[in-house]
Amino acid sequence: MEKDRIVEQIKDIVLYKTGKTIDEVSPQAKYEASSIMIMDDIKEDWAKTTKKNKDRRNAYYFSAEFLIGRSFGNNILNYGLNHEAEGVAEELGISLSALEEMEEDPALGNGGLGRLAACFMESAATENLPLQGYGVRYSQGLFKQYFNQGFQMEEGDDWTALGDPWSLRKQAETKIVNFKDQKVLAVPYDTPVIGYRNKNINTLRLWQAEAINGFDFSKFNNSLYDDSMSTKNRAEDITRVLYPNDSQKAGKILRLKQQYFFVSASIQDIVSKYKQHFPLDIKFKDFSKYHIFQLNDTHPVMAIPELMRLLLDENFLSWEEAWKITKKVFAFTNHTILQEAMEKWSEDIVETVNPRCFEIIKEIDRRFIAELKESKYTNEKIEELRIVSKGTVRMANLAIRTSIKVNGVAELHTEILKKDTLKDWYELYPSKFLNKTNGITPRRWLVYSNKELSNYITELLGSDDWILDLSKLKELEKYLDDETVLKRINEIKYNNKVRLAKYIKENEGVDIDPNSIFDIQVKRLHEYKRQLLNALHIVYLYNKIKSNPEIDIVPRTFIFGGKAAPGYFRAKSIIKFINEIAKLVNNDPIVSKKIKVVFVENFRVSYGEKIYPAADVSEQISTAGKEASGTGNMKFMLNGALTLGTYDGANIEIFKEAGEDSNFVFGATVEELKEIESTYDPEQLYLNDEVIKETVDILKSDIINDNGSYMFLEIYNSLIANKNEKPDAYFVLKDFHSYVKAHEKIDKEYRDSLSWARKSLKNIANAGKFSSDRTIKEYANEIWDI
Ligand code: F55
Repeated sequence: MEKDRIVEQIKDIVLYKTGKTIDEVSPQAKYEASSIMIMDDIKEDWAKTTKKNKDRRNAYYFSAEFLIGRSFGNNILNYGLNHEAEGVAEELGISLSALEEMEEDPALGNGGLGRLAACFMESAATENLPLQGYGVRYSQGLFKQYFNQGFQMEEGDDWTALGDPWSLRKQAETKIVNFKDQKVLAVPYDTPVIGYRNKNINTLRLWQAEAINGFDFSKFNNSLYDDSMSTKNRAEDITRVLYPNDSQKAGKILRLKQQYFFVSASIQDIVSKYKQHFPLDIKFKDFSKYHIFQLNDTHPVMAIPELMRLLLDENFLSWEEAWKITKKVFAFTNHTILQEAMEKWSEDIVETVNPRCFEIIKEIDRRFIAELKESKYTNEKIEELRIVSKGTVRMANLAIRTSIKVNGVAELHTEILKKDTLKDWYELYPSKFLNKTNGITPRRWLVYSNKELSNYITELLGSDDWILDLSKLKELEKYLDDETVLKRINEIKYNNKVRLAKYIKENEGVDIDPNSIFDIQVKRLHEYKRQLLNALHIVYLYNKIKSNPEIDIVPRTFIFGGKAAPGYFRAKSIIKFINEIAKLVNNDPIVSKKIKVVFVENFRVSYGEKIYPAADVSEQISTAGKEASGTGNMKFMLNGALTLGTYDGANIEIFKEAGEDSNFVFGATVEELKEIESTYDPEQLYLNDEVIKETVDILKSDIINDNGSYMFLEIYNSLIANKNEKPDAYFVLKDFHSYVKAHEKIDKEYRDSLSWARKSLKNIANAGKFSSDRTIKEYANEIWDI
């Protein structure tokens, strides 16, 4: 029997690894052995896939972040071991969920951008597309978050402390990366990306920096111990830690070194494999037939000069020959229009990282300018388009100049790029621009994390082939008026809420009621995402209940999760503010009967897997025009939450697919904001509006306490009385009443539970578009030609 075979194999691994029998070892050891068993099981399929892809054109996803989350449960599902899993775990003397909880989340990404890369890898494997991932194996992932008196605290994330069963160190394929001031080893670690039930297994290759001569014994023997360690440390520093900024460029030399490190190793790897495979093509004439590199934002853009460098200096091509190839093999995805996130490196930093690449960038720029002058471009326009200007290297410009295609990540976002942010580029290269609306993998975000709903969908549709073709969910619409189905939808949601409530009780120590509306906002903290608007609405409700304790509202639980970049003071202030509101609300004997607030600690992929299935309301409330796409919005939708959202990013496409009447749309549009931008005066709004004034004034009151940090006064000033920057730059007060109204509508509509379930089902049925299978096939067909 399959089960017995697996159990025996795991016991064998336990004995080999620990010298003990299964009943003597820790849950951690059982988890590790079970993972190794899976790695062993898949090895032939993995090798076969690698071999098959060798002869084909491949796409390479270059990304500084792959936020893959836990592998164990997902690999069991995708490899088709899930029917045995419970039984196997039982034989090992542990529950499957306890085994799963042994795994640390590899948090090798900040948020949406990194998670998108992970979803794409999974979808490509599932769609049999030859897509390889290339990135960085950070020793420390994104910091772990906890709260002390409501303040965010950070601690290191040593995610491999107990080992990493999901990667193989490929020592023999080590590369050397040259910086101006040091040389280091790049050691690859390969992780399998298992397609769903198709035996197709792609590879995610992450590079780790190590010293060339690990340890200088002569110095050590001379008792220069510190000295002997320093070369080693300086090398390892390069991949020591993921920069925790998700919307702010770091501007640090080490950050550019990380970027150059992984793209140099990756390009070397790919070029050397090409030469092995086609030893006769010394001019690389067919290189562009076999390779296409997708640049995930500007972080990997140094791959461009690096490929040029390898072709020119190490393979002796002429500039023209090298450039012709380079111009064919890159494509670029933009993920933001926020100016502060656009990577610009000062010339001296680029020069210090790699002088030759800097020279090449300048030459690319020089030739580009000459071309533009030839085409009678004005100096003003040329200045906009330049790659090197005013002492800085603009990475986006380098990417767009070189790439065959440039894409935004949602329809609105791409339109804004074309009409606004990258206007001049669009004029120059209109055919380069296209949209690729983001997606999420339904395996992790529904089949794995919401088994009950997933099984029910299969039951209703009479087959599980929707898992590989999410557009099939549309057939669920035939049940929109089926009371039995609607009741079952509500029951499943309720069960997921009970599960989450239990988890929150255990982990946050807060009691929440599964009969209340679960209204959830989980995402990185940022002013443009407007967690503050959500918080102020809670204050508004608090005041309302205080002045009328008998008020008839449906009990609501407001759940928050997300990390603030450690250096982003105002984002941290907003966390503290929400935690203070939570304390105030939850400790009030009357108010807490109607509303509860909880900010969960350390939101991460594995927390998301428990949260998305339990949401009634999905908060997607960014200032119109600011959220490129959003992907959490899709996870909520697929799990049957109704979206409370602005006309922003992919929300617009969600409303279009599922209908506005199945969701709650509010707030000013991009056009409306553009209109009022120059005259917007939040102080007048505040002074003339009793409700807004009373709500915002809590920031200056002693009802809540910022422990002398002045954080709350600073938030207040940011809205009303900002001296240095535009007050209320994200239009929180502008959208406040519209938001309150939308919430009132939620309160009203939730009372009709069948009608709510109908809307929930409408959302599920129309979530098909947001499968990353759809997205990745579009990349494959319209950009990569694989
Ligand atoms: C990380 C590092 C830097 Cl230096 C800059 C940005 C980031 C980052 O994490 N960005 C990010 O997550 N962007 C998000 O990308 C998602 C996927 O496309 C979008 O859905 C989301 O709107 C966008 O903010």
